[in-house]
Amino acid sequence: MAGKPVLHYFNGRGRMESVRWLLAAAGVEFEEELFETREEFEKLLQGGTLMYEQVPMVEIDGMNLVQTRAILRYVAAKYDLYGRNQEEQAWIDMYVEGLRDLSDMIMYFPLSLPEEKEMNLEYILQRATTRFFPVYEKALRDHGQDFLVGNRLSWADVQLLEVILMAEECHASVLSGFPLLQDFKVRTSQIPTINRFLQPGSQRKPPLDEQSIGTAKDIFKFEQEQPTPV
Ligand SMILES: N[C@@H](CCC(=O)N[C@@H](CS)C(=O)NCC(=O)O)C(=O)O
Repeated sequence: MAGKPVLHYFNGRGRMESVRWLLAAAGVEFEEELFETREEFEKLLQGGTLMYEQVPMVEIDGMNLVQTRAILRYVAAKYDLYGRNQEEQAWIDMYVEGLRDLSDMIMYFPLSLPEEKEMNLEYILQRATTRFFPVYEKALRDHGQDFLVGNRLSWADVQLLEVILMAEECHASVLSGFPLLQDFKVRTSQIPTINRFLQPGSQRKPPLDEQSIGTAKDIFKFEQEQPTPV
């Protein structure tokens, strides 16, 4: 039997968190090699397993998988969370990519300059409630099913729940105008694999605090960084 996947990343959410979510939702146990310092990251770099000298990296099925989207797609396909045919995959991709745009904005938010924090938060909430959440609310309303694609759990649903919870951390009532997303959140949070991941003590990581932002900056040597607004 193949061993557990091993996730290599720093001890925080960042780009790896969606991989943790997807593996957890699929019911796959995984191990983590979490580095806390630049020196530990450099040791990994010297090992030669990082194709682009970047993490996330996941050891799985004899491969050292890098590039977040490639990792997620592989995991989704392997664990039957990537639709039944190319049409369903295209829908899943469209939902997931929109969610990625929104989650990138939220992920970078803690790096905002102090004087831009309020403006950036307003922008994120405006985009969430006028561009992105209406799409998923409408999808659920139009087909009347419990899940976004194919009437069964897919990568798109897992990503949607992750991003809903991220957005609620920014503003608790962000879902107030989206009754079907509220139901979706309750329903999908009760799926046993997901519910376990949501419990304290799981491998889910907390939001970045000032200290972990400092650690990430030291490890990856970045300063202020913002994605292109969408
Ligand atoms: N497109 C890549 C970007 C990966 C990336 O930027 N990783 C950062 C950490 S979150 C990193 O390793 N930075 C170190 C570097 O670029 O030298 C992905 O999605 O995996």
